[in-house]
Amino acid sequence: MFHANALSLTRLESGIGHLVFDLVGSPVNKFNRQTLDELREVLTVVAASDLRGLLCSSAKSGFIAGADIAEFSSLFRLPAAELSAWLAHSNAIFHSLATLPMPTVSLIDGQALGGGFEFCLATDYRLATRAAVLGFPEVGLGICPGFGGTVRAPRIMDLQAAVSWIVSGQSHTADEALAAGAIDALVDAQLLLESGIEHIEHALRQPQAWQQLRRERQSALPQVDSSAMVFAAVRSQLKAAGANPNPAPAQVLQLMERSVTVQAAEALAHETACFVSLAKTDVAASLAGLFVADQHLRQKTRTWAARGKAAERIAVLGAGIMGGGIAYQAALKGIDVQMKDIAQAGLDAGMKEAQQLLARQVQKGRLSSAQAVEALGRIHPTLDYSGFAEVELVVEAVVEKQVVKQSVLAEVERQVPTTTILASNTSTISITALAQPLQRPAQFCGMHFFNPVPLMPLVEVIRGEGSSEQSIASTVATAQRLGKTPIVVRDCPGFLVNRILFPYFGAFAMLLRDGADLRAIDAAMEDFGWPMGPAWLLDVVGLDTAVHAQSVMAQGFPERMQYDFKSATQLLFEHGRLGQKSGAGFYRYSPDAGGRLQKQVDDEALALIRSQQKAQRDFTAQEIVDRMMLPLCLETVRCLEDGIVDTAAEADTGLVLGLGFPRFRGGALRYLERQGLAAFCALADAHAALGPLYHPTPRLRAMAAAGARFYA
Ligand code: T1G
Repeated sequence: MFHANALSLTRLESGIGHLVFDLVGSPVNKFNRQTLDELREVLTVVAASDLRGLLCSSAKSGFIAGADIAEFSSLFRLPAAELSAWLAHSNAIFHSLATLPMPTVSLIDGQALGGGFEFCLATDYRLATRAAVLGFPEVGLGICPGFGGTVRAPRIMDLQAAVSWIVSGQSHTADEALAAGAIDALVDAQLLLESGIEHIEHALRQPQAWQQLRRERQSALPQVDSSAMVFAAVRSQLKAAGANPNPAPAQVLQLMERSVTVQAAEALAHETACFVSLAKTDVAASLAGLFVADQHLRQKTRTWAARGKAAERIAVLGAGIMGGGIAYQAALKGIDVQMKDIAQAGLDAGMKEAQQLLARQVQKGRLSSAQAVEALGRIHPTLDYSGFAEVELVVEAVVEKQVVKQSVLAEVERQVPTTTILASNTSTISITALAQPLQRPAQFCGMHFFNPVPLMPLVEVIRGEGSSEQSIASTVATAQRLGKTPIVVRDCPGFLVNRILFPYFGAFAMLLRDGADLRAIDAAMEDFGWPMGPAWLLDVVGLDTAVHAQSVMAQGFPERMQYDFKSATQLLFEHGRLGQKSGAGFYRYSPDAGGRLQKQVDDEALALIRSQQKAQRDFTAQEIVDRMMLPLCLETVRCLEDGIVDTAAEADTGLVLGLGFPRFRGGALRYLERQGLAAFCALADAHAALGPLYHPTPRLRAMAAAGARFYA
C-alpha cells in the first residue's frame, strides 16, 4: 500500500495493516527528518483506508533507536521557535498515530529507545519479545523526551516506573517493562505477528474499552497521595547523588510533576518548552557533539580494520600490571596469549592479576566459573620464547626505559615470523626512536593501553615514521577485537593523551609553586567535572611513573615542558611517597572494610609542599580552572596542528575516553571553542607570564581573527 525509504505498509489477509520500519542504508531505524516525513505520509494513507487495525514492527534486529542524534547539533542551533516547530510537527505525526480510527499495536523485538519507545507509547498496545530493550536515554544526552514521552509514559505505565525510567535514562529489559506496565504482554518472536493480530481482534470486539483507554491517556492523572511520594522519593535520590552538571534529570522531574496534573495537550506544551530550553544548553550541545564525534571515530576505525587482520594469537612481554591486564583482556575476548617475563615472580604476579580480574567478573555474575577457568587457560606464562613462532602480534610492556625496550624489541624480533607485528605499550617514548635497532621497522608501531586495562576503553595506535599501513591496520583490528576503542595517532613523545596530560600536570605544579592548596585545586577540578583532581590522579598514576614520564616529555618538548623549579611531585617522590602504591603521595591511603582505598589529607605532604612555597595564597575556583585548562587546551591545539591527530572530533573523543575529560563539556577543543577562540586567546595572554605552556599558537590566533572554528 505504501513503500518508501524508511518504511512500508502492506495489507494482511485479515484486512489489518502492517507498517514495517527498515531505514535503507542504516544499521538502525531512527527518526530522521525523512523517516518522520514518510511516517506522516503513511499515516495519512492508513487514516483514509479501510484497514481494521495497524501493526507496527521493524525488519531490523532493533525496533527504533529514537530521534537521529546526528541531526541534533544543527537542530539545537536553530532559533527556539524553529526547534519548537520541529517538535510540534513531530508530535502532530505521533498524535495522528494515537488517534487513528482503528486499534494499533507495536511489535517490539530489540531496542526501542527514546523516540522509538515514544512511538510505541503512541500506539494502543505494546507486545515485546525477550530481546526487547526499552527506555528513555534522553537525559544522558542532556535533554528530555520530546515526542510525548513525559506525557504518555505516566498515563500508561506505573507512575513510579515512568518517572524513574525517564529521570535515570536507563534502559530496561522486557521483564522489567512488563512489570512496569510499559508493555501489555511478553511474546515469543515467532508469535509476535499472530499475537498482534489477536490483540487487534480483541480490541475490535470491545470498542468501548479500547476507546476508554484512549480517553484516559488524554486526561490528567487522578490526584492521589502516592504520586507526591513518588516525586519526593526520586527528588531525594537525585539530591543524594550530589550536584549534577547535567540539568536534564532535575528539570525533567520538575516537568513531570507538573504535567501529570494537567490534560495531555497542556502537558505536551510543557514538554516542548522543557526540551527547547535543555537543547539550548552547552551540556546538550557537547553530548550531541560527542555522539557524532564517536561515530566519526568508529567509522575511521572500521576503515582501518577492514584493511588489516585481527590477531588470533598474541604475546605480551612483561607480566606487570599492564602486561597482566592486557593478557587478561585478550583471554577474556577468546584470544590466546603467551605471557613472557624474565622472572618467575613476574609471571606469578601477572597470572595473579589476571586471575583476580577474572574472579571479579565471576563475582559480578558476568562470567561463569567455567568460563573464567577457560579464559585463564588461554594465558600461557613463559620465561622463554616458546610459542612465539605462532603469534601474530607481540605487545611489549616492559619497563618504561628506552634502552631496555629497544633491546627487548630487537631480541623478540629474531624470535617471531617476519609477518608478526611488534607493538610497544610505551606511554611516552617515541615509537620512531624505539624502532631504531629493528630490522623490520615497518612491522612495528605503538599500542598504548591505559591503566586499568580492563576499564579504560581507549587504545592509542601510534604510527612511527617507519610503521607500515598494514601494521597499523592490523593493530587497529586487534585492538577492536580486544573490545577497545582504537585511535590512530602520529608519533611524538607522549603521543596524544599524555602529551596533553603533562602540560596539565605542569599547570598543577605551577599552581602549587605559587602558593595554592592542593585540596582547593582538586576540589575546583572535580567541580569542573573531572572524575578526580590532579593531585589524586597523580597518586593513582604513581609519582615515580609521573616523574619519569615528565622527564621524557621535558626532553621531547624542552621549550615548554622543561621547568625551572622543582615540582611538588618530584619533591614528594624524593621523600619516598609514590602515591597509592606506597600508601602515600599527595594524600594518604588506607583500605576501608571492603578493601577500597580511602584517601585522607596528609599533613606531612602539605608541610613538604608548603616548605617550597614562598607564600600561601587563595585562588578562586575559576582561577584554578583557567590555569589548569589553558595548557591542556593549547596542547590539544598543538597536537591537531602537528597532525598527531587527524581531526578535532578524534582529539576530543580521545580525551574523554583516555583521560576522563568531563563528557558534558565535550572535550578540550569544544570547551575552547565554546569560550570563543578570541576570548580564549585573550585569557591565555593574560596568563602569558606563566610561560610557553600558556602561549597560543600563531595559527590559533589566525583562526580567532578569521572567526574560524574547529567544528563546523
Ligand atoms: N541516532 C543516530 N544514529 C544512531 C542512533 C540514533 N538515535 N542510534 C544508533 N545510531 C547509529 C550508531 O551511531 C551506529 O552508527 C549505528 O547506528 C549502530 O549503532 C525526540 C530526543 C540503539 C542500543 O540515545 O543506544 O529519541 O557507527 O553500533 O550496539 O525524545 O546505538 O554505524 O556510524 O551502537 O546494536 C535516543 C542511541 C535519541 C539511542 C544500538 N536514543 N543508540 O546499539 O549498535 S534522543 C538513543 C544506542 C530521542 C526524542 C529524543 C545504540 C543502540 P555507525 P551501534 P548497537
